[in-house]
Amino acid sequence: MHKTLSQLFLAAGLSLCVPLSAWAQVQVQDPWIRGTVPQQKATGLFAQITSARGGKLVSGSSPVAGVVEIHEMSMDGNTMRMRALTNGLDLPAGQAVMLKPGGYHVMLMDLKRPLKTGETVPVSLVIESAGQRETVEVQATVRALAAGSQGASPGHGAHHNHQGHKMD
Ligand SMILES: [Cu+2]
Repeated sequence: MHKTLSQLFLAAGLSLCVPLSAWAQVQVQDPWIRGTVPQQKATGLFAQITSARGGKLVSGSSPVAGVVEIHEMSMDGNTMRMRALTNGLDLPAGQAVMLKPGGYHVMLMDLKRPLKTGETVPVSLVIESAGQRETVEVQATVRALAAGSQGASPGHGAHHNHQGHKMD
């Protein structure tokens, strides 16, 4: 855990505008973004977020996306549904919250360009804790569709994902 935090620190370029308290308070581990095909306008960011004091993930931003929202995906019968968590995603104190395919995710929408596997994308996540807002800068790695996320082949999975976003 400590190793990962210091790696993030280095990966984020030790941005001076990030208050050190944000790093002590919030850990974002293994941030990644699902890669996109050229026409695709939306994708998800996934990570494991731990807030030491407890708080909420309330918003985000990234230079590659026009709009960033916090979403939840869940099964409704046989249909995968997605909704925006307008009040944010709860981060219980000291508990790692998983953002993963088929569940919570940070939705990057109105993408300005395709995101290629292997590239690194900066994303700012805003976490509210005890009335204070802290911005955590993460460098997310773009990956191909996660193996086993929905039991689909990469091509079908990406297509499904795209349709899901359009439903929103
Ligand atoms: Cu979404």
